[in-house]
Amino acid sequence: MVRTAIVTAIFLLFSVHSHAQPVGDTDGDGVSDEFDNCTNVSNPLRNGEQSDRDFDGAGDACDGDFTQDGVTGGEDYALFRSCWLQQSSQSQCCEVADMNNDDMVSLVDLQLFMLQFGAASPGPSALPIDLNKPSGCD
Ligand SMILES: [Ca+2]
Ligand SMILES: [Ca+2]
Ligand SMILES: [Ca+2]
Ligand SMILES: [Ca+2]
Repeated sequence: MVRTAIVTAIFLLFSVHSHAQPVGDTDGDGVSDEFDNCTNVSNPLRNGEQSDRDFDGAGDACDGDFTQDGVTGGEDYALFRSCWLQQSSQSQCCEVADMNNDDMVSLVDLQLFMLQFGAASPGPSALPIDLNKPSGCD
């Protein structure tokens, strides 16, 4: 009980502190830049976390590199097309192509993908990006 009270007190102190010093949230999605796995794309928390289905550190919303080779390019586009208007749950590859996580690879995903197209790295993300994680597409 005492420990719980102390933890609560520390938590409250921390909350007050973070309100006193606003933390940057460039994309306004409610996740501060220092933790945001897509600092420039709005990808709010769902079920307490930001989706990153290939676990490489870049959130789905800013990760058009489905092949994990570091660039968002022609191969990724070919995979994207193969998933076009498919339910993302049908394959692991189409899950990463569903960049806004609505279980369908459609126009919103294309817009997010085009923002990434040509980029030399997924992100930017506050987390370290690890391209050695298999995506299910590579
Ligand atoms: Ca974000
Ligand atoms: Ca990712
Ligand atoms: Ca790629
Ligand atoms: Ca989608």
